[in-house]
Amino acid sequence: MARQRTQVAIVGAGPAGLLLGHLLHLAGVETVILERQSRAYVEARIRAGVLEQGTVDLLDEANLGARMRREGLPHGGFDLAYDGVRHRIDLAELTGGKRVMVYGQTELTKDLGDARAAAGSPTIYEAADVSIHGADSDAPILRYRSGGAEHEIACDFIAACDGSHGIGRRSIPAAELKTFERVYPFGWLGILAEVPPCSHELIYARHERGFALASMRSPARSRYYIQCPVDERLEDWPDERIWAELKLRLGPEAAAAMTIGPSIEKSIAPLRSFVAEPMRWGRLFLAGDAAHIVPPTGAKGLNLAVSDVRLLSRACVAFYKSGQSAGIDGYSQACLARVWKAVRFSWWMTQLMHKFGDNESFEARVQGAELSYLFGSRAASQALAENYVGLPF
Ligand code: RFL
Ligand code: PHB
Repeated sequence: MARQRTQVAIVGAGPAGLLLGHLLHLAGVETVILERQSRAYVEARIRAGVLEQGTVDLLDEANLGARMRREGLPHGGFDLAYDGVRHRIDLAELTGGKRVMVYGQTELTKDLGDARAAAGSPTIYEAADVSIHGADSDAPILRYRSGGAEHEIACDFIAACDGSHGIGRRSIPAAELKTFERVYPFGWLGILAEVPPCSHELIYARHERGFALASMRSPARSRYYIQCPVDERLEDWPDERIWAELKLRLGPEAAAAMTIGPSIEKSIAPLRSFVAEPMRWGRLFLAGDAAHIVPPTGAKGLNLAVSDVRLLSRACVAFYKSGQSAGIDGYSQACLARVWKAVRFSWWMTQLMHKFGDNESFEARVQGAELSYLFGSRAASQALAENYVGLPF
């Protein structure tokens, strides 16, 4: 068996794992990343699109912001559509100048992968059967298979950045973890197309036929979503049916401005909220989707992964530089305080914008009242805007 040693071993080369590796590298802490998939596969996954102000600032500070600044689209607002009315939430005005950045997760993951390759830090792609041993001891170990051989990495800490289906969380004894979950009775059908967006800002629509979202990746590439039953079959949604549904749900103004074209990606994602507590067990830390999932309605998932690894990198750096373990001991509690606020916001925005059964129900009327309140109240709009641009890191 080939043996190796590092300071922090990271499982998962998604945005959480790669950013953690980069922040630790900047502070002179050694890492090895183990990733189950190939680099090409990881970089092709179409997911998040909206970065909070705090995420953008952190990427800038870590010298990762150059391409995002050139190609990303800063947005100072978005529209809510309901009952034939489009109402702009002026993020910048309501939050004292804060904005979000529309920059695809695929692009960010490429930037992070390039930075890691340039730093010469090791990432083992296509690592099979990764397993965690001795996380509750002072000498944790990771084992994996690569190129037909068994390997072992001894380390000081393990960061499980391996997403919601990874092995990190499952390596913690069930009796040590509390989990909280809400499953929503629908999914999002997403479509990516090489056509200009129908609006220069995002539109979130609550329509009697269900939720729709108009988003984008660039001035030439659109990303749209519609609420659909979670067991829907993609074969039942040819492109024409999706475009027709989007036009209805987003309303006549968006429909008139919509350019349609062939989809280059189409997928259905289920919606759920999930939190595992605590986010640390001995020398094993959970970060990003490995610890928590939010429905995409508030655009928070990737941003939470970023705020987790910011705290985790600081905790590890303090440990190595000055032997202080306060950051490590306080990691879980500090993360969870922010995580639960984003979980609450994502749940709230999901409740507000989706069709839950009958449009003539008590709940639907309350939903209508809340949207109408939001459209008319600066205080309500400000609470939405403050959460959307991101609570303090
Ligand atoms: P990831 O990106 O899932 O990366 C985990 C990595 O771990 C690897 N892995 C393993 N490696 C080794 N051994 C194992 N046993 C392993 N098991 C797994 C995986 O291959 C993978 O490479 O988690 P990470 O880094 O925590 O990042 C989280 C984000 O990806 C996620 O929160 C966002 O994509 C969520 N999300 C959004 N977030 C936002 O902030 N803004 C958005 O606008 C937004 N939109 C979205 C979204 C997620 C969506 N889907 C598909 C769920 C829109 C959608 C449709
Ligand atoms: C996206 O562009 O993929 C996107 C934007 C906003 C969201 C979710 C996803 O709330």
